[in-house]
Amino acid sequence: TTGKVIKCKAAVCWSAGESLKIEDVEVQPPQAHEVRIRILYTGICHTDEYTRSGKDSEGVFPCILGHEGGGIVESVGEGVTDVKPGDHVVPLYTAECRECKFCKSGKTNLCGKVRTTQGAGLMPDKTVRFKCNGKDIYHFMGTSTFSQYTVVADVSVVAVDPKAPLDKVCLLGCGITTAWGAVAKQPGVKGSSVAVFGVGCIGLGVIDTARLTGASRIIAVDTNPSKENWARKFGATDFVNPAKLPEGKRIQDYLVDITDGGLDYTFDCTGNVQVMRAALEACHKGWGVSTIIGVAAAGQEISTRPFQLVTGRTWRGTAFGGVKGRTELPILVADYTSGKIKIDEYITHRRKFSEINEGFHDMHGGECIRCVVDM
Ligand code: NAD
Ligand code: AHE
Ligand code: ZN
Repeated sequence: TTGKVIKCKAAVCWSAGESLKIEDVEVQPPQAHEVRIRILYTGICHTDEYTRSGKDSEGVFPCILGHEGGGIVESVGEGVTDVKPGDHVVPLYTAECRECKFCKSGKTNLCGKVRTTQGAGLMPDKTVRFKCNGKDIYHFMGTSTFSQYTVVADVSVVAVDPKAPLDKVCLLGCGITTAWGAVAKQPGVKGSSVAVFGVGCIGLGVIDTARLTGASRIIAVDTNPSKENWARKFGATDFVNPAKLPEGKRIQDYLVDITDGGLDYTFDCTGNVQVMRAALEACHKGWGVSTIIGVAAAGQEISTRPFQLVTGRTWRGTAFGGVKGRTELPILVADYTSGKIKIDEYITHRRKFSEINEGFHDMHGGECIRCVVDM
């Protein structure tokens, strides 16, 4: 390609645990099967904080975080057919190549095409497109949306309706889509009882989708009492604060008591492995299904008595809600435009790019559902 290097601002995380630094970076032109995007808006997801803090076993530094972006294609490399300059796009941390064993299986949204290099912070040709003061900067989740320009693989981006506001649909790049898919793709939720552990963006999306699907009872569980209003507003029928149970009462035992034997479906939206256990053990004997959405820190492991599974409970998990982004994101954008799914209601904070670290602080405050950064 004949494209030029672009100089712009990016928030670089120089090493684990450090706050981000807005730097002047150079963004190389897209190579074959790559797309360079001008990022206009990005959300901040708890997973960005997780990697920043050093809890991600795949974290590599220095890197440019961010995976909930919306932008406009600036240029494309050779062989790119699905998007063109000017298209409004959402980068996809879960690629969809439609050719690999995973994509062709019909059983999963996990694509194998770029996942290994993506996990190492590299483009598919094992090099990077970002430089800062002559030093290579790693990519993150194949998206790196905390940069005014980023380069992604062509299998890792989808064009969306240009009439849809990018400062809203950027959030379909992770949180809302993940939560939607975790419930919508799980057969049987209609008419069933559901418990949702953790009422952040993910938990609220699970509650909203369970409501839309026709769940008969939706119990929200959170240690932060201020989440009760949020949970009820999105459709929870009950709210339980596990920190306020009678001395010695475990949350799973309490939930089994009040649901005549346990829930039909439970969802972990916290990333805490003790909560994951409670979510599994709150399931009804014989048929209850528990879904792990939360991401646990490096070194953490889940456990329960195998008897829990022998007696008919199922433990599963999901990435990006099982959604195949290139195929399904345009449908979700249309569902938003037509008012079927919420996005605006999750946006509690907005920040200028220069305030991105404050956006991370907002998240710690417990009052923030999603912060959208104007790049
Ligand atoms: P968040 O921090 O906004 O929400 C988490 C909620 O859990 C908070 O309300 C908190 O008060 C609550 N909580 C914490 N400890 C608790 C406990 N012991 N019991 C009950 N509630 C508790 O985070 P989020 O952005 O909604 O993300 C939730 C999790 O999902 C994170 O781990 C994130 O990394 C993960 N995630 C996974 C995927 C995926 O594809 N699997 C996608 C997006 C996010
Ligand atoms: N890198 C971590 C795991 C991180 C993780 O589980 N990521 C989720 C998405 S979180 C989005 O906010 C995911 O999609 N995982 C599937 C995948 O292929 O990464 C670790 O533990 O090493
Ligand atoms: Zn995320």
